[in-house]
Amino acid sequence: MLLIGMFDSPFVRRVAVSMKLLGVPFEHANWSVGKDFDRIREFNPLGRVPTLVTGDGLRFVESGAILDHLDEIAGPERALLPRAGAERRDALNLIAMATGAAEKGVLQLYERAFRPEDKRHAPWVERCHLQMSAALGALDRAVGERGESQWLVGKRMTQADITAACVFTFLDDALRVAADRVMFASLATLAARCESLPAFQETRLRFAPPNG
Ligand SMILES: N[C@@H](CCC(=O)N[C@@H](CS)C(=O)NCC(=O)O)C(=O)O
Repeated sequence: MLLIGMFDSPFVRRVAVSMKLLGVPFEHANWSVGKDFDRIREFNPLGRVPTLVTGDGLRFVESGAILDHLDEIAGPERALLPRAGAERRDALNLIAMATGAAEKGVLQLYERAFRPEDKRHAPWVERCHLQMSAALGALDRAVGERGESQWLVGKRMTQADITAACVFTFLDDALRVAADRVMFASLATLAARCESLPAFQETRLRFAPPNG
């Protein structure tokens, strides 16, 4: 399998971490959405990452679809998203909160990276910042309510933890959301637990603006 996209993207990274945790080997195309835009579009008309090309020629253009495919390959016992019931519902909601925060962070960064200074609109950036911070606050409370030594859902690490950690690390690298861990302390603790694991360490790349 070929995974396209840099690990400074939380969407790419949650896929890469999941592949490593599930023991799915892959080649990595470390392509930037800025300078490698045309190359990425050859595999994905959206020009976005992650894009996954499988050995039998399937193409996936969205991290959620990729993760669903990986879980199917792994089988119900090893799947990273709980299969049914309250755990699945809660995990999906937490994942949506985390990916929503990431999207709002990406919009703030793209305002700087892709828009000339005189065309930037501060109220829009502030709105995105508010939405991102509120979503991180909700995740932080969810970790706090579970207890910092627990996983977000059930008794083992799930896609909810992986995604929350990848998103937190990305937003803290790129936008310093945690202000040296004063903000979102419970979420920061969960992320630090995840980041200490080999699958996370092997995919750690600090955010670099996408126009490079
Ligand atoms: N919902 C998508 C979001 C992917 C996404 O926004 N990727 C960004 C990198 S973090 C990207 O490709 N940006 C380039 C662009 O949108 O032009 C997913 O989960 O895969």
